[in-house]
Amino acid sequence: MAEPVTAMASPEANARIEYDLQLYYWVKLIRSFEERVSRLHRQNKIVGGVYSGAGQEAIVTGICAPLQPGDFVAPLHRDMGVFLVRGVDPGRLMAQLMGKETGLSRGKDSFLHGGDMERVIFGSTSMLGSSLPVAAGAALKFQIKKENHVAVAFFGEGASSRGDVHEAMNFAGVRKLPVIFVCENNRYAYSTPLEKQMAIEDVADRAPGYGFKGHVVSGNDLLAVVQLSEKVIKRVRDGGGPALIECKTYRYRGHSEHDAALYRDKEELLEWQSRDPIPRYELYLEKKGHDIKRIREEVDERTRKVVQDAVDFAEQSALPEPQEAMEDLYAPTPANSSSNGKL
Ligand SMILES: Cc1ncc(C[n+]2csc(CCOP(=O)(O)OP(=O)(O)O)c2C)c(N)n1
Repeated sequence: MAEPVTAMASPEANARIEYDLQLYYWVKLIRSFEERVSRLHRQNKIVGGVYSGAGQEAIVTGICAPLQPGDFVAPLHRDMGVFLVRGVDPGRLMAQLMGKETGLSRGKDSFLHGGDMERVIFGSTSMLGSSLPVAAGAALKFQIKKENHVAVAFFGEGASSRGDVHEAMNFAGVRKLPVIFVCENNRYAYSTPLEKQMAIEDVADRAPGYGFKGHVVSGNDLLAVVQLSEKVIKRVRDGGGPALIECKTYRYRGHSEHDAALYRDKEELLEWQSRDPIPRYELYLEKKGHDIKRIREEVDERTRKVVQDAVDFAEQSALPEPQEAMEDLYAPTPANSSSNGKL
């Protein structure tokens, strides 16, 4: 049996224990936040589509946890968790989902295209795969300005069949850019199954063709994802050039809330649910000597409150005024600009 976790451990060991528990908090918060968003969508309280990442929480958590402030992240339409792990206030995120004035884009958009430049989160675009060249561009800026940052771009295996993805990876490989491409391979692109999407087994196999390394990891194993991402992010930050991480996973819900996913086999869903990332990580914590029953109760209580507070904040927030529709559309003109705002 594992030694019980004690407060007598070294400062490094204590920091690691805290980090392990923080990872657990994040996967639980993302699951509970997204479950609530799915319910709110059925109550017609959400603006636009909802693309749940339930089942894929370990990927966004494990990839984003080792990032530093100022690193660039381009999430996928399914990645509400990126916002939570990068420190976006859950209330503002919920307000964004409800199209409220207090949301990230002040009610001008749904979740889908919302970003947060304060935390260097680039809002996803409707064109699948098109944020990868943007991430490569951000990485080029880091390289030129000698800024010690990395860019991360999430994408699905469906998007991996798009030309933009090839161009971004090729350019990143040629310039040895500090960018990490993260494929969330959940086996379906809307209703298209993997075998009708690509002729090879692993998206990661494409990386050597661009001159860098591709890694495959179970996206349902939080510990494995975080251990790999820590290593890869460090190597990329230290100038080792780009990397591709492919996370094998499964989405529990339909492509979006309006999709009942009837194209999938019930047995397949059940098999993947038995590989759920949360109990798997709980087992790890338990083996490390944590009292998982107590921790689960505490974290459930905490996340329930955070999510409820977020819903209350968003519901009590106002919708934007019509005249605000024309605000914030362009970057402000610098006061000392010689063009004085004229083209
Ligand atoms: C270029 C392009 N083609 C098609 C679509 C319609 N579409 C939106 S999401 C989606 C499935 C995407 O699958 P994948 O990239 O694997 O990501 P997942 O949704 O599975 O997370 C499709 C086909 C789109 N938005 N953009």
